[in-house]
Amino acid sequence: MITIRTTALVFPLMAALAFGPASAGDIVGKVKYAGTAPAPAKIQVTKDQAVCGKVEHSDESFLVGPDKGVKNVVVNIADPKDDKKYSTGQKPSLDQNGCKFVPHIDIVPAGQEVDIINSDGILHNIHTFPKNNPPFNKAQPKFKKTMPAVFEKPDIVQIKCDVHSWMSGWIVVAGHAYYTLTDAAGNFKIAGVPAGAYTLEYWHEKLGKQSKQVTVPATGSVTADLEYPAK
Ligand SMILES: [Cu+2]
Repeated sequence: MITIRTTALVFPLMAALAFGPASAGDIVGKVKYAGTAPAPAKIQVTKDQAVCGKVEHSDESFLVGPDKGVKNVVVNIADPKDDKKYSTGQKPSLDQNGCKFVPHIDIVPAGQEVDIINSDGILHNIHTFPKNNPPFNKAQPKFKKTMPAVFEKPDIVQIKCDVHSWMSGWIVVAGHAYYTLTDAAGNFKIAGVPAGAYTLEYWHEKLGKQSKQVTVPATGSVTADLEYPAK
């Protein structure tokens, strides 16, 4: 009796360990803006022209595509059912390149070291504006290619540079695996989510935060489109 019951328990567990969640689906969708998107403002480079002026600078804070899709919306589950960690398969990093933060919105895992890179070879200054993590304000001189930083708690941290006033970016500290960003057309996909009901959160630096209930099927996908009202 005992043997049979143990076997019955162990086999599904082994299968789950070997193949991931027994049933998991994808969350897909498109985020749109109901209003008319402003044309991104050109940014005047006022300093370190030889390096910063090599590339065009325009405001990346509100980018809407021709069919109203919103780029750079962070989409994440608020209430994960497992403790899988966020990973892109490489060491998390944030670059300062052409006096821009690249990428503009950088999703990194909580508690893991992030390489802050200075590709420009000029003085930058990393100034963070967190809610849940300690703030820091550190110069990164031209000879300092890489500076490590760790963000322990889930957060949305604005990053600025005190040397170049136009530089602005965001580090989104993910407490779990189920985070993504919308592409230039506003589309997103969170793959391999264990089946069940969730609250899905949408955050955009100008349009703010919204949420929506979704139920992830055991196979296939659920569509979770969102439209931000005009402001
Ligand atoms: Cu700078």
